[in-house]
Amino acid sequence: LTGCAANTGGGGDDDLITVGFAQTGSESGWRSANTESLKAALSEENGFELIFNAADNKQEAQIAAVRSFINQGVDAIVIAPITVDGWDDVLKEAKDAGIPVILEDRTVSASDDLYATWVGLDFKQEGKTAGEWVADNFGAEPTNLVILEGTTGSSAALDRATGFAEAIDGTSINVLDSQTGDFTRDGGKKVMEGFLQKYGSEIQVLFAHNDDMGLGALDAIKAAGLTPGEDIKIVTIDAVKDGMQALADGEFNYIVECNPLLGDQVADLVKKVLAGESVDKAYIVPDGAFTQEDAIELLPTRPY
Ligand code: GYE
Repeated sequence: LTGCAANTGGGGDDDLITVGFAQTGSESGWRSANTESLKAALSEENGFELIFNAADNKQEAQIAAVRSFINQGVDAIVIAPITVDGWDDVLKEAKDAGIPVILEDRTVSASDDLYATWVGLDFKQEGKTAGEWVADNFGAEPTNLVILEGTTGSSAALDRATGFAEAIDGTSINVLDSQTGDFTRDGGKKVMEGFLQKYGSEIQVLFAHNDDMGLGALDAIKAAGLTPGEDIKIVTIDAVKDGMQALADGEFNYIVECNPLLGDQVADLVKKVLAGESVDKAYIVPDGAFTQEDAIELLPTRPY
């Protein structure tokens, strides 16, 4: 087709859709893959001009980034919200300015008429899948478990905790302790060091809300003279390459998947919303779960 109308996108630079993307930060392997996916999808080639901001996991910084997108008069705003709470005011400001907001990854507690749509994962189900694996394998006998939680107040951490607790309820799993490691390797390592000092070899199972904290914990476990995957069984969430490597090596025992490749869906939703097409309020991307055999098979072709 020739002679496309000027405002259908994909013409000259003037036709580019300007999108401000407020990312959480760069805390994990999942996050890097998510950022890459959005950058690739919101590219000039696809008709977008992207203004990218990473907030270093600081809620105030992320809100400030969204305000600055509003002031710059972008066409649409994409947010991966760090925490569930605290969004009402700035979402109202975007709405008043006539700028649609598309949420990706985590959810918010704000009323859903303050944003156009959300695409992400079922975090509660992820926690439940991890908990079911623990219950099935260790739930029949008294077993001591510790938990490394994700960022406090994030929907990913809150919902994973809820799903996990539901799944182990009524089993003989004893939760010794549960603390935040902020979704980072450093955080996971430090908190696990504390757990090991306090509980030593009483700890039999570790549930980490993401691979990175589990990977950090490996250092702490080895430094304590214990063998990860044997002395302490480990289940994590994400299934990024380094996590899958640890699973293939037998240092992790099970990983629940969390798909970070949301870019194409986000780009599609931005275009639909701006075109005035009706969209659902929520799109959930399905996740799987992996054993050691799966990891060995999938590692060579793992894209992130
Ligand atoms: O699991 C973790 C990241 O919100 C799903 O955030 C995301 C989580 C992911 O830091 O690795």
